[in-house]
Amino acid sequence: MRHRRLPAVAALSVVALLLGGCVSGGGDESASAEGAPSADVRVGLVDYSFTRSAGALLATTVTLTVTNAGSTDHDLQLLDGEEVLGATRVLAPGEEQTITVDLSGLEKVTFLCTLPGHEEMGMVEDVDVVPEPAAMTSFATHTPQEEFAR
Ligand SMILES: [Cu+2]
Repeated sequence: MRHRRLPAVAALSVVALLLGGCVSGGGDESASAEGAPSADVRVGLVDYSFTRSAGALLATTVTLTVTNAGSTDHDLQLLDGEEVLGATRVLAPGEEQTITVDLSGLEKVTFLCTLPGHEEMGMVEDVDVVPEPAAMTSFATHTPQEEFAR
């Protein structure tokens, strides 16, 4: 399952630019999104961003139910740096695919749509990965992420 990311190397510099230039603008609001950290998360692909049923993912085997809720083709690739952890096929509008990824030991993953131009239009997002439920009681009132953000 561990293979190199497929798109051209030229795209990597774009990633670097986006991460360097845009994270302060768009990263934090998504990190504080909706639900509690979960290992069973619904992901929506829209034009041109991602929606999630949980604000963070658990650092375990995670099931992602990915639905293309947009009006054009999209896919979802999960990356740890440049390493592809999992990916859907290209989904037409309305299509859905469930993928399972192992996030053990990770603290962050990147969601990416690999269709040409979509990354540049906003379909790249860092998502926090948090430890499993043993730590969840303290997570509710005190999270490292919150502390880090303030
Ligand atoms: Cu897309």
